[in-house]
Amino acid sequence: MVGTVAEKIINEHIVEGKSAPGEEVALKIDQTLTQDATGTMAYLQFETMHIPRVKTELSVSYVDHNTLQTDFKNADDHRYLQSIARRYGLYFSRPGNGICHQLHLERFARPGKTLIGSDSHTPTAGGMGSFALGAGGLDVAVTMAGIPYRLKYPRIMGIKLTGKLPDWVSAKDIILEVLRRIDVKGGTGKVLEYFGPGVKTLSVPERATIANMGTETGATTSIFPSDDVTRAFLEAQGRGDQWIHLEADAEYDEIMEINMSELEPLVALPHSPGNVKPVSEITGMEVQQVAIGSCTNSSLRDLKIVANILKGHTIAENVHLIINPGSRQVVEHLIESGEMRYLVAAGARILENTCGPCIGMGAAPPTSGISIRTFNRNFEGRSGTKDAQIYLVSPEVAAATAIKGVLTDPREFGAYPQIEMPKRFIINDNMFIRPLPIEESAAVEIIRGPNIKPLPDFHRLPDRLRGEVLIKVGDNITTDFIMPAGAKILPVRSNIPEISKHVFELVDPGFSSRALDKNGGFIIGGENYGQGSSREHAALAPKYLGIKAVIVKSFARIHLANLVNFGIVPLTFKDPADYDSIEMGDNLEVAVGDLSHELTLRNLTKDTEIELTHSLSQLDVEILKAGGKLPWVKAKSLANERGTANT
Ligand code: MIC
Ligand code: SF4
Repeated sequence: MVGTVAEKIINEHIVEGKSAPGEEVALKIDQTLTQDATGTMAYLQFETMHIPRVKTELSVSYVDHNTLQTDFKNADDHRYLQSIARRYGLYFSRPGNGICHQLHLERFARPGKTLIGSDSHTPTAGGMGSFALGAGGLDVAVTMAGIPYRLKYPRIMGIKLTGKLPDWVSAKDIILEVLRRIDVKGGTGKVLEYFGPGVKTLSVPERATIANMGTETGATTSIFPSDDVTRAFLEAQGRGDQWIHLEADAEYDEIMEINMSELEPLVALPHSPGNVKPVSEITGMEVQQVAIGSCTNSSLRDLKIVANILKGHTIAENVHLIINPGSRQVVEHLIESGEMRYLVAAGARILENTCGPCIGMGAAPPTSGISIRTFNRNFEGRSGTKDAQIYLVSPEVAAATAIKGVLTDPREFGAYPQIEMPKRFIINDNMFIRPLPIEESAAVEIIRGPNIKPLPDFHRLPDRLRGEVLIKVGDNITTDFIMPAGAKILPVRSNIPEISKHVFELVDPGFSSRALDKNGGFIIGGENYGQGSSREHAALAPKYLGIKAVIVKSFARIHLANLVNFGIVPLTFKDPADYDSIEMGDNLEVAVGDLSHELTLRNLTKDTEIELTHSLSQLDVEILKAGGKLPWVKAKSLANERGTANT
């Protein structure tokens, strides 16, 4: 079959629809993954579908986000997730085993397969040649039930890599360069597919760093070919038999070229991953914290580089150095090679193999602190300290900065450390619990803690939505802004009434009580509303508070899908300038009976009319009318049962 890598995989998995950009297609999904912070909700939803066992080739439930366990809540969720995995035929990755994306790359991702994960960085597996998508938990639940996943056939942007990375410049700088050029919404509606002679100079974990952070461009996913480098990685993981050759042999819709030889160390400045500058332009700034890890930069390659830069040094007095390795495999290697010692001796605080500070689970910076991180997101407040300034860099820049105490261009360190990667990785899968055979799993009891609350009820969409503008926000509003995470809030992810109290808390602490008092209403926003994470709580919690519609200039892909899934109508201004004419407190009314593409919003306070539209498919409209995806799935399976009964 001729095509780009993404097209080949998509076309092989299409069960419905036409392969043309913009057309909605339904894809068969081979693998799913969930992590604990989105997983509890995904499995609560899966349970309501009454499916005896997951219908995918492979489904894995990881625990990597919520591991602080300051009380019973996280621990209860972990127990629930473990019992779910036993009951429904999933692999379960125990807490501390590693970060879902790093583990999936090491142990499960396969070239040519489709993967959906309830985490926006699921495209990490694109480094291996998987077609991997982030989605809301409900979409993952539905996929586990065997229902194909629908998406708009993306445009394929080819990113041609030429040249070779100079010393001290690494994969992170390639994706920062992409972000510098196309910013946080330049990838919307596209797959970023890497090709060209430079690709073979990058190992699979380096490719994964790039695919991982492609999410920050708004792209549907990112993908690399599956070549000899991929084969060598799979062989080193004892999975050589899973390799297939996959390379593009067709034209791209558009091409961006990056000569890697011309790159230099880059940094994303607060508060956006798209705010990228050369490190050399802002060196010398004193920093209080350096954090190394996250699903972007916690592979063995990354930590070996860091260890060898730190070797023989002590971190600066003004700096705390925090390291979260990506997996136990990474740690076992660092112990075996002796490189762990360089990290410890230099003064690094080695934390668990989890997301940790990336999602504000501990290690928050001090007041107005400057933290240099190898992570993928630096949204305001995400670190747990509202006025902290987060800068995103490569492991090389992070290590050099930890030694000097000021933001440092690592090229001043002279010779670039040479690292040796193992020919064969240490394989120890003992912290994965394998699925039980069906004869045994049916009897497994699901264990629920008191913090796990049932889902709210969903009702059919009324013909007319009426209410007040409860908040008006600007461009690039992240889901971290709508529904913050962090050590205080993440533990209540399985308790919607409780978590709803924190909606828009960072900017408007009165939002949730006002929304409840007024019986819900509208949210008004700018471009790229809902960028960032896949957390469906950013839709589910507003739904609980009575939000009826979100009216914006444009939406980020996953959040738009989540709004539909929970019955909140996502509408856009036909003329973006109309955004200016609406104010907080205005009373609005819109008839949504037929949800056509031509809708009129009446501003009752100002006595004006505004034209609205949407980008919803026929199916989205059906789902919204049913009140959301859960009632829609229920109605559909009831109809099917009746159909079967009648035949
Ligand atoms: C993130 O990086 O923002 C998260 C936390 O991994 C989220 C998922 C979540 O909110 O649980 C994501 O990227 O989807
Ligand atoms: Fe975890 Fe951070 Fe990766 Fe999200 S971005 S999965 S919080 S490490």
